[in-house]
Amino acid sequence: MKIWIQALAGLLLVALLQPAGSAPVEDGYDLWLRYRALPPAPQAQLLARARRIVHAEPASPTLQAAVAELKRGVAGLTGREPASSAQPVDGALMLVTPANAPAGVELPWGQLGREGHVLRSLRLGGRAVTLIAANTDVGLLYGSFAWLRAAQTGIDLSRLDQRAVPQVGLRLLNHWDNLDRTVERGYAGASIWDWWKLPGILDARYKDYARANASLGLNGTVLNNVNAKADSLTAPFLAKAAALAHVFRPYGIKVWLSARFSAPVELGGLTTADPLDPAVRAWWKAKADEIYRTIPDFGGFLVKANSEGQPGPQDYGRNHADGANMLAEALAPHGGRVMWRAFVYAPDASDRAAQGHAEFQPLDGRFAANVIVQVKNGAIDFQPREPFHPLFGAMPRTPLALELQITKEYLGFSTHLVYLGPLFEEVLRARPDGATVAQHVQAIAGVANVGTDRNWSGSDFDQANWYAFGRMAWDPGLASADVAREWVQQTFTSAPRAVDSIVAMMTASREAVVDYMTPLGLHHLMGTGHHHGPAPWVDNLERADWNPVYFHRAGRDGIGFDRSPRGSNAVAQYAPAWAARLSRPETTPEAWLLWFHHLPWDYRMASGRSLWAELVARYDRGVESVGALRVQWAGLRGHIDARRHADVAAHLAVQEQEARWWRDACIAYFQSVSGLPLPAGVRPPEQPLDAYKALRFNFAPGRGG
Ligand code: GCW
Repeated sequence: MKIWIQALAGLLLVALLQPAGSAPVEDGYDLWLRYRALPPAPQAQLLARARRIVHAEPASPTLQAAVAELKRGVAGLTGREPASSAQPVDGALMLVTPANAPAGVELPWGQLGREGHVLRSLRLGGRAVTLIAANTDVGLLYGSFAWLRAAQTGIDLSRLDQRAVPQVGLRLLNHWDNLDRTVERGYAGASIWDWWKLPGILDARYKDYARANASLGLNGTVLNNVNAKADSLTAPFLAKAAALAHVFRPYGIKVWLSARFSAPVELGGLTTADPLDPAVRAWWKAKADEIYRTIPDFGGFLVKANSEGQPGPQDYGRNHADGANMLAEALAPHGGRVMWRAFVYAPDASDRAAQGHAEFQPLDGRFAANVIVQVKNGAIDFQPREPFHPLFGAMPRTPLALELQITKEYLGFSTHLVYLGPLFEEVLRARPDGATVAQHVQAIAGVANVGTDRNWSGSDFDQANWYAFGRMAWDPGLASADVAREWVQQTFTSAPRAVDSIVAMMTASREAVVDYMTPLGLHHLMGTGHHHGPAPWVDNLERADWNPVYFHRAGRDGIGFDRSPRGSNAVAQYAPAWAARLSRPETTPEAWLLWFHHLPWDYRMASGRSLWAELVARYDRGVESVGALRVQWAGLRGHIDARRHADVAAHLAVQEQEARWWRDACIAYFQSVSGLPLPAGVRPPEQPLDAYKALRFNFAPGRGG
């Protein structure tokens, strides 16, 4: 009797300790591939019918990955794992290529290419089945993830008729990961590549990383930092990269490496890395041959040259095309490519925003066919908001790649909730000329925000930026709010009111950070080196264009960088219609105003306020928006599992403090240079300017090794 009572008390205790619904504690590791919550009816009933998966035998590793994911997903969502079957029984999911497609079903094979897929529900011999159809196994893998996404986002599974084909061929992550596992601009722990233990020991994360990327359709990854060490090209490191390539291959992901331009000197003992020197060319050829012996499907090289102290062809009086073409020649016999970055700037540039275009545009048409010039979204550096880069549309005879930053170097690291979907959307849809930026590019690269943190990205909401990058790289036409919605449904909850509320928070968050950091086209006001926090006063760095004062140019007379024909004339790098528009403040979008114009403090804004009053109002609005995010999130308690709710709430509290700090420090500083009183009713900064100036952050993360 006593034992019985004890057991009962024990059970009761266990029950009390379990979180509501006894769901396992969520730590974010499963990303958007949680497959936990059973979706509401009627979706649940439809899902429950998927008890058989029909597929070709013997299955390739890629097809096995697709089937495994479907089994895992359906098992998680319904509690019952489907079995493989040869028969199209009622409710079956059928993975079909032209080789095993059922007779009499018309499918648009010719339009699907290598990676596209179709999801279609239909009746076959009286049975209701779902076809996942593609030309290749990797297409089936993408289709399987698409079906699981549809299942979790409330799409009617009994009436599926979807076709998806990627619009941009190369969709890559760029890891700025160093060989010692530090990550330049990384805010999510250490590098997930355990170089020391590779190739012998394979962390389970590598496969989960590949699943996450494949679920978005990403098809390449550059493993190491563009500030590259030559060591990554040595035989031991190639063996390590090959081990990762082996894990990623079934998931359709190719491995690429950042290459250090001076490697022939550092590794090969040559006296030069001159791209026109025959011995240098021979060295790279031999290196490429060696790489392809080790990694037969190697993607190619990413190169940062003659930028921020990296070696490059200009060290030998050659140009970027000479450098890129030499590497391209070595890779071409193997089908490899070179991504050559256009992020360059020299100490003597009169306007740093103009340098990339000035160096690269004249080389249009001079790059080899397998070179892609990789251009950041804006001409400065991943700011909260930048106008689109003037190189888009300006190099019609050169394949271009768009480089976006997923890690938030200038947007509050992984502490601030900033959903980058709207930023990505803004640049992808910008129209440099008749076509959008998305239509001008053949590749899209995102600087990764992945690390060893249990939740991968440093915070729950930062996962959404990885997700949005991948989804929008696959389909740049997707609206960022729709992408946010599907992410929330898979990651947090499918309860409609909660979903709406979280999506609203996410879409508002980007404008909020612009407001509290760099409103109205201001840029690069961040702290020296680490880029944490405000430092608009910094004016003593060695290079003019490292100083915030260089970018904002605030003084008694006004504020802003004059890039009009009266100033640096960088506007002339845009197509004529844009150049004309951007030449005059009245026709420049207000969001970019101080990027292109230096204007007096009493300049009249669209709101009717003076520029000074508008600037202060924007800073205030930014802080208020973060306050509103906190309130909205607090209202979601009970809809979100306790641990993640508390975690996000803690991050938002810090974000609000830091938004205030940004606002106060910037207003204090700009007031000190404008000499103007604060507009009536505005709260004065909490502390004197010198207190903000005195802050130091010697151990801020993300500086790399
Ligand atoms: O300005 C920057 C970052 C650097 C980065 C560089 C680049 C990898 O602050 O950390 O270096 O851009 O994109 O090359």
